Amino acid sequence: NAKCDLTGQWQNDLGSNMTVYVDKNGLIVGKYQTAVSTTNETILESPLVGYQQSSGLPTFGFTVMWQFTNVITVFTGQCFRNETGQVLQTTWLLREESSDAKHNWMQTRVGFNVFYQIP
Ligand code: B9F
Repeated sequence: NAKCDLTGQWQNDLGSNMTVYVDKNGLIVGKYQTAVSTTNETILESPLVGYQQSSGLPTFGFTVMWQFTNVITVFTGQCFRNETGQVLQTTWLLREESSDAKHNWMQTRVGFNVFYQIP
C-alpha cells in the first residue's frame, strides 16, 4: 500500500478549502477556509494545528480555531488512496459557546466531511 500524507491542498464535500503542512514529527499546521457558515460575520481564514501518525495510511486529528466566531471545531480522520489520489475521511465536533451551563447539553454538533486532494 502506498503511503498517505496530509501535506498539500484539500477541498471537502462542502467546498471548504484547507492548506496543510506536516513536519517530520507529525505536527500538522495549516489554514482553513470554510465554504459554509450561518453567521452574518464575514468568513475569515482560520488556523489549524494537530498531529498525524506516521504509518502507511495515517490517522490524524486537528483543531480549527475560527477567527470570525467564538467556536472551535476538531476533526479526526484517516488518509486513504483511491484511483484519483488521496482522500481524507473525517468526523468533526463543533463546540459553540453557551452563556448558561443549563444549555451545555446542546452546544456540540457532530458531522462528517470527505476531503479530496487538489493537485
Ligand atoms: O457556521 C458556524 C457558526 C458558528 C457559530 C455561528 C455559525 C461556523 C462555521 C463552521 C464551519 C463548519 C463546517 N465547515 C466545514 O468545512 S466546521 C464543520 C463543517 N465543515 C450555528 C451555531 C454553531 C454552528 C452554527 Fe454556528
